[in-house]
Amino acid sequence: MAEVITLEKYLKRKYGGADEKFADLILKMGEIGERIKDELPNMRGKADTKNVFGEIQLVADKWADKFIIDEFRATGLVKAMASEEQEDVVQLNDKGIFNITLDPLDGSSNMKSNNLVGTMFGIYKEDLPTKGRNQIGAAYILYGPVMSLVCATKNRVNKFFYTKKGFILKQENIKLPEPGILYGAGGLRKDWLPEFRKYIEGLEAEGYKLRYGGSFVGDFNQILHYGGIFAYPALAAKPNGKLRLLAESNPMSYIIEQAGGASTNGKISILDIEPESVNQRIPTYVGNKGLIEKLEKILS
Ligand code: P6P
Repeated sequence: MAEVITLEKYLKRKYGGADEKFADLILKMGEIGERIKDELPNMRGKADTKNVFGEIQLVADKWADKFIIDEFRATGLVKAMASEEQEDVVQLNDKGIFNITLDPLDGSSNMKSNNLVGTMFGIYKEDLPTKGRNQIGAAYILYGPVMSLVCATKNRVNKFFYTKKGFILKQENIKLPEPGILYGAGGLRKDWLPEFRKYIEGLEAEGYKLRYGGSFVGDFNQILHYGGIFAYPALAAKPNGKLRLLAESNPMSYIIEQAGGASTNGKISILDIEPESVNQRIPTYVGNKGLIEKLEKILS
């Protein structure tokens, strides 16, 4: 029987010594996931506030945002955080080593139906906001039938499953299957740009299957495992699409690129975009390299 490698053992092996603080940071993410998972059944309903995007916040959004920021503050490891639920960068510890971007509960509108939600982290040494290429790691927690933690560093994407023994290594060095078989695209088809609609119709003609679940983490996770493309595209009335560059698109673009895939805003890798603000939205396309290259040719 294969050795059970816990998250803690794996991190110590891979990031012991000089990167011990990085290991501590990822371990904390696992602890955060355990607590959020336990709280999800209790946190229902709308808060009486809106986020900077004018979106009504759910009780769960606000609780998770505060909980995660407080947890990282208590470690002393984190200098500052840029959260989707906050108007600006939040300073935590002057002597902190890492700067973290956060989507505390991505897809929280799925909670009412108990569909997939997740937490996304981008990990930097550079001060925020900065371009996604400066990430030294990225991770997401998927609150699914099995809670999983997907954690990426340079050229390495690993997946851990939460079990009664805590998080254990499930898959090491995940690479995007080639060719892929799925596509998912947000927004209304009538609002897609004509070139994008034609591109999607081409994929359908080639037999790509539609998978769209309304949470970026859940839909991205399917592309990571089956290959294909996920898009929240530029729309007629929303040329920047819906997803947030710092909190959502950068971490997932980092992960897909370490798994051998690619990302684009229609022109260049999302990781090379210089943020204009912490809350900037960006047209987001992530998936197999060939599909992204083909899309860039069509859109540019
Ligand atoms: P729509 C969730 O609110 C989110 O930011 C992403 O997780 C998801 O991909 C998208 O919005 C879903 O948007 O328009 O399908 O509800």
